[in-house]
Amino acid sequence: MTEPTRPPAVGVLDQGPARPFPPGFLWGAATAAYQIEGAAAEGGRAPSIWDTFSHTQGRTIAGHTGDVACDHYHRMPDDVRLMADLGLRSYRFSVSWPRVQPGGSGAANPEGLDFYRRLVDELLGHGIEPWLTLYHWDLPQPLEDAGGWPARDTAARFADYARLVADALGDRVRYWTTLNEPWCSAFLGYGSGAHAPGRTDGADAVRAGHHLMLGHGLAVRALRAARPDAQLGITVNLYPVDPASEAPADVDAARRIDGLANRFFLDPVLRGSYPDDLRGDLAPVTDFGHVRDGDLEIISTPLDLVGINYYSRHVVAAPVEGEQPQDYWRASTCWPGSEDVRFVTRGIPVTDMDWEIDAPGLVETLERVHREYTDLPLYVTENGSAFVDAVVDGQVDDVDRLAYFDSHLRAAHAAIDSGVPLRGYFAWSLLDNFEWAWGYTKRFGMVYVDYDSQARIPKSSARWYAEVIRRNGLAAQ
Ligand code: IFM
Repeated sequence: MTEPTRPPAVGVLDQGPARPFPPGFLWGAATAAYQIEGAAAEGGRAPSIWDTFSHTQGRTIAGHTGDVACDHYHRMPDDVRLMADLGLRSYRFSVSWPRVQPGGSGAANPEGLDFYRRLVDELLGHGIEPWLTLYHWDLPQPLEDAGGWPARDTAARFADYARLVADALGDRVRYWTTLNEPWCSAFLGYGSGAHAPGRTDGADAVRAGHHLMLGHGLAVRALRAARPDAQLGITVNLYPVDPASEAPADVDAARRIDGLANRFFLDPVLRGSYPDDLRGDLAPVTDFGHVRDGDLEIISTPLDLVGINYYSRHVVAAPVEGEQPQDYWRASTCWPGSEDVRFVTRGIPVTDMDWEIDAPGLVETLERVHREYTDLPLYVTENGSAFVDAVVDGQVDDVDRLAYFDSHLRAAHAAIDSGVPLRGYFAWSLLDNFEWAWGYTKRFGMVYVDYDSQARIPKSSARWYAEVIRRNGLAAQ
């Protein structure tokens, strides 16, 4: 790996930011319930698919689970104080469905709702805008037992749950996103099986994707009815997808992966239809018989904003005859109908996830969504990187992560300059946390977590980000 370049010292900002962001730009950090809360069996919480999955042998690295995670459930007031110390203007968190409605249907669990009421009050008390995500992958296990997301009824259950959370928190939460990264829920959860519930059927993955979006549309309608003044959206994880060469077969491979990764969600939600070419690619997998009249109208219910999670770019090439798909993350059936497309690495610097660092891809992604899909305000609801961290003399000097944030914020600024209505940016993540199938082996936090003592140590990137927020801008390069 090449030496990381250290961005200008924070002190350079003292001359005033050379790249100011628009007034009111929403600077935040994000987390998700199962990744940080712990207290898996407390306060009336029942198991989700991630409890079951992580407790199943061989599903996560070293059998790691979210049972304790960052113990945020017990340390929440201290964690909010930490956010305030960093100057965060907003905090994006997710509500744990199995904590507030343990059976996935029926009555709410008052103790579960109370935790989120206290969290929101604590945030507001510190002047931090709460940004609530309803679903960050923790489906109540009883709903999976009844068929999970491939079953249509799960969409209706999700809307009921949304209503219940809106009744409890709608008076104090302005920003709501329904789903986080439905591609992962559908295609890693039901396609490759790398994520909970660990099922591996391409047709189920496609059905799951549709029902997630149907649940999103129904939830937006329920939220809108309960809180007409709320700002409502969805968060999708998007990638630029480039062909490895101009050869028509490589260009076609890129079209296919772009269809499955990006347009599968963007088109129904923002245009009210599935792309024809995607339907064609998926014809060997499904006849789309699960799509009923009126579904796409519900799915495309108008929104107030779109959340985009950006991490990297895909570069792909046509299949080579006789060659097997590469690794478990990309292979199997998380690209149903296009399993044999090859993912090409370019030899550029990567993070500890082996994801190529590609800041210009963020500009392209934001510009594309704005140009091809919508004039709505856009938010980067996640962006960040895992690197190996070392605590030296009680400090963590995470130069690579800091450089990653710096380059991507420059990209965000360039997108604004080119006319993209980007209104906010959330660093992933506030804290090191449970990185799903990777357990605690990957650290994405701006704040280091010692999982033995639960001590929090703000890394260099956190202190740098605090200064960027304070100045509402970046230094000259
Ligand atoms: O940790 C995840 C998060 O839950 C969803 N977006 C990507 C992050 C890094 O993998």
